[in-house]
Amino acid sequence: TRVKRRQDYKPPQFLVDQVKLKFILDPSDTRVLTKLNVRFNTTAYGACDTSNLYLDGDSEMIQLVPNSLKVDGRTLEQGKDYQVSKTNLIINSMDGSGNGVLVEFQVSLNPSKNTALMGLYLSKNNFFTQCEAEGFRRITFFPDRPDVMSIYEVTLVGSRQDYPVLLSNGDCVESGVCSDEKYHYAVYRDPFRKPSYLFALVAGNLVHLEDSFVTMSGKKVTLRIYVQHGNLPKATFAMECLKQAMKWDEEQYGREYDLDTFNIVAVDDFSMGAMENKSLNIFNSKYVLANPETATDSDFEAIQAVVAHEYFHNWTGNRVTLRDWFQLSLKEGLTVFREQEFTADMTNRAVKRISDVMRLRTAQFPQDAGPMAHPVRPESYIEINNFYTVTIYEKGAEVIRMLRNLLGPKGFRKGCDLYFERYDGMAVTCDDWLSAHQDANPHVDLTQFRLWYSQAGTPQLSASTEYDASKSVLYLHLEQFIPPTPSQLLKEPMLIPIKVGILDRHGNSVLVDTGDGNAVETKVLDMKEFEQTFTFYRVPPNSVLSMLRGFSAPVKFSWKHQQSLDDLIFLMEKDKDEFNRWDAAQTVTLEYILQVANQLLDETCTLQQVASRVPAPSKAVLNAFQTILLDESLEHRFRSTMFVLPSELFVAEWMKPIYPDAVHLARLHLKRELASYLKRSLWSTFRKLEKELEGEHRLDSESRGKRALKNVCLEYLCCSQDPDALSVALEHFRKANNMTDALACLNILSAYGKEQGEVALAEFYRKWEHEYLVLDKWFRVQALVPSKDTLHRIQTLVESKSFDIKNPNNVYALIGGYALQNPYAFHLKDGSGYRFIADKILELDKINPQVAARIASCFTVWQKLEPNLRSLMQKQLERLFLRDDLSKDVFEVVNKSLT
Ligand code: HT7
Ligand code: ZN
Repeated sequence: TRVKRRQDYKPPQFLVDQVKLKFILDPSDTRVLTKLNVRFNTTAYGACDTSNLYLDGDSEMIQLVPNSLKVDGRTLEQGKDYQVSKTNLIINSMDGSGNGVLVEFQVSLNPSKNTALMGLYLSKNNFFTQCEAEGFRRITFFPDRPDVMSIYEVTLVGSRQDYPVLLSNGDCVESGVCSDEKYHYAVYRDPFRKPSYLFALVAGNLVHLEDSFVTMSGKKVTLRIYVQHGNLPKATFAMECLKQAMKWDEEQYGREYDLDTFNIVAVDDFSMGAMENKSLNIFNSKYVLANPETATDSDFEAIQAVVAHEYFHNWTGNRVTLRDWFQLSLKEGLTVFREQEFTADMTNRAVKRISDVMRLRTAQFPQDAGPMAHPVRPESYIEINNFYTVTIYEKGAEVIRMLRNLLGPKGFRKGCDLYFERYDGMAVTCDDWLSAHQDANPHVDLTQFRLWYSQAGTPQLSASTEYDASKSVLYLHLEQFIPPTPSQLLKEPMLIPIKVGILDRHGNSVLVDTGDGNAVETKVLDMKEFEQTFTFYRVPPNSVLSMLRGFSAPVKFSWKHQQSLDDLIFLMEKDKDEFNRWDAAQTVTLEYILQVANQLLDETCTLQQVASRVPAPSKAVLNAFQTILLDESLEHRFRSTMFVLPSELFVAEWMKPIYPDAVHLARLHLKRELASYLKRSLWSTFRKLEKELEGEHRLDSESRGKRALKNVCLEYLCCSQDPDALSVALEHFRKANNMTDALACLNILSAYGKEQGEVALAEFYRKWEHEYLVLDKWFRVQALVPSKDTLHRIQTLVESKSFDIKNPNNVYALIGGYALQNPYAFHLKDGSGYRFIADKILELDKINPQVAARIASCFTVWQKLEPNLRSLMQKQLERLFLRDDLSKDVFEVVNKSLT
């Protein structure tokens, strides 16, 4: 299998100025008439006599119609003038002078057989496309790379009855009924040059919601959201989000929308979240459709984030695009950062930051420490679809965040303005992005900062302090270590921006004075060396440092000599930085869970036995949680977040080797201890909030926060399987008038209540059997049941009539939920969980390799597991490796995992 390398980049030999496509749509035999205005790239290669033209094309998906290939009107002969291979159409001896040549041909394809959902496919009898990253070559032959940018004109022809809606990128310039009146057509022209990955079409029987937005220069844009019949009322929230995002991008970045229409189309069968095709965004329906009965508060928040993300791509990705796929983070990291800031502005900044960091720590840190670790700008790949990762997206966003911290908001905005001005309409690189910022901010040297793009691995930052009481000076000694990662053994020191604050013993801020004449409450220290000491002046005795405020860099931070529990509790209660209050609580609980887990290791014991064997959590810690629970001055949402204990996946990151059962028991033990100590306060808070939330359901952020805290209380109350609490949960489940409460109760009941769980699951199914997106929640709840019997449940569910293995949402909810998010149920001592998942990966690989590879990533942890589990997982990886029919996608994950 061929590895693609960043250093092998060469500009395209031929450019395509104009693309004309005519689709004659048919579920099993769609015809694509293709006309390309091609010209030799003399700018890059100079002129020559002739050169062969290579067009990408997946011959398993598309067939060239015999005798249809013409160059400048002359019909070419196969074998003599051109060849078709599995992956290319090669046309010999094309004009190399740089003059335009017209290449015409026709291909036929069968969308009904396209289960990979890449290229042109069917979902519920409607046509959709997905072209990023390399799906366009499954539609027609083309130089399918992002640095070939063209003007597209697209004609769609289809049955009027079956496909009343015909959409493509840009504006509809003509439409009408064909001579055979059963058919109609529409012609779309997109005035912006774009790479093939941004091409899209949709044809189907859909309805739409319409609204408009007036841009800052006074242009009226028509906004439409297309959905299946019956779903229109569920699209109103997404429409509001779209308008918020359009306004925010104008205010924050000066970026205006550039066409007359902006369309969003929802589809149930989609491999990822959504796709930013120029003016025709296609969305996984779960990121569009919502009402309070069917969607949770988290679903609403996710919709807000994804709608904004895709909209923001219009500038960061579409107007300025990528030179090659190694630069993927140039658009994704930046767009995630923009989306994070937008969401922070629309909701609660601290809570948003906490949830982003949770994701980074539970998903990205393990990736950075595993066999699939790669830099934010990867050096090589086998299958680009495997690189839509938390490293490219979330770590990429952290890199942008650090850059903004380094330049300050004004300097960053100047850099962005220059970037858009200089590179509009071009396909560029991460280096171009940095050079725009460097040129806009000549006083800052970004040379060392570039390492964030090239070095993989999470830097480990350790600290110690020394205090000179006679001078009131505090010395902070810092060391950084960047662990070796695949093919990168030695690392250079990174530029790590560390935001620090100082608190005196009463919790008052002490100005951070590093002797530069600028004493402030929070200061950013630029750590540049492997070892570095910072000096703080005028520090009162017994002051406490608040490190990495707001998580100013994506590093693993620790104190050389463990921080005292007193200091941590102090920070939890007093830090001015809410993120660090949460982080102190995470450290306190993480340390306790690890201590218990390390005591249990391989022992099989009940929770009662655990409680009798390990030291109880300190009263001071329990009291600190009590104080937070009852502190009415804190927002509900923040209080609820404080009670989310570090996840099992995150705790496992700190255990060597990992004993998943011990982690699970230790975490649950702490939860029960907290629950028992706080029982009265949990009940009173629960009852109070229940009362306050009575009446009509409200979606505002205050009510959402109240629901979150109320449901956290209920979860703690139920985690010891207290029958009274469980019956309250069942009652609450039955009378819930919104999905947030119903689902929270369903999760609680299925995790902690045996019969009540089964009853609630059955009732939920009966009620929502016909709501596809709600049924997905029902699958996920069951996938997440923390029980050794969960495997049997999953095995039954995958065979049920409601589960469709061809639908990625179903797969991610049930199979992904189990293999990637439920370690206690997945890591079975006889290896049956691993065997089942390996079987499913093989089945899925024939259907949708991209989804199969994502599920296969559950095996990348094997080398970190305790010996028995390690060898059982290795066996399944080897079993997969021995297959000679694996897709590139799964092969890459398996191969890297084993090396
Ligand atoms: N840019 C989009 C990527 C995407 C995708 C990639 C591979 C296969 C299917 C896909 N669907 C969407 C998503 C985003 O906005 O980041
Ligand atoms: Zn994106």
